[in-house]
Amino acid sequence: MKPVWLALGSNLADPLQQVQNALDALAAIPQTRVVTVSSFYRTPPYGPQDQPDYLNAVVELATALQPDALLDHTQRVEQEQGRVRKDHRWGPRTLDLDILLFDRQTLTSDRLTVPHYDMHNRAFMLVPLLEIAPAITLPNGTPVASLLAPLDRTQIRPW
Ligand code: A4P
Ligand code: MG
Repeated sequence: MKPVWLALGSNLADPLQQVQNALDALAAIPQTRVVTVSSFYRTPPYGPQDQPDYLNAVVELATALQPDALLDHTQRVEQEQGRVRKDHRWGPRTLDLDILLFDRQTLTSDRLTVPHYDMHNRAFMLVPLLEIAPAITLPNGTPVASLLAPLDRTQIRPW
């Protein structure tokens, strides 16, 4: 079993319910268990501002699945929760599941970029990640805490 950190985001259709349903669905993925769930945070939209605040959280999983197989499951969970993919980037969504870190692996394929390509700019990912994994480092050894240091985290509140 390898540790994986997954970011959850929702800003439509009852985000608290979306995230609770997602956690149940993640716990049901084969060869995978939920290890730790962060607090739920209320965060202002990153990108286009004309959308509701987000609920963001991070969950640590332990999985025996390969990264692509885990992504198949997280994308299925997104689909099952009514996610409609829009053309417009960074737009509102019922549920977004992004793999932040997969063990100590660096992955670059058509389907997966790990570590997540923009986590160093996103306090809404780093604050919950560091809550449950304060000493975590990137595969290259950089402490994740050093990514958060320059970012504004004053807008990240309890849900
Ligand atoms: N993909 C590549 N790497 C990964 C990875 N590490 N984890 C691929 C998951 N998927 C990965 O995904 C597009 C493709 O990325 C997938 O097919 C997968 O193969 P998507 O979910 O359709 O795209 P997306 O996540 O909606 O990308 P987009 O629109 O750029 O949105 P972002 O970047 O995820 O941003 N503000 C706050 N406060 N909180 C948020 O959670 N989220 C967004 C969405 C915008 N603003 C936000 C938040
Ligand atoms: Mg996504």
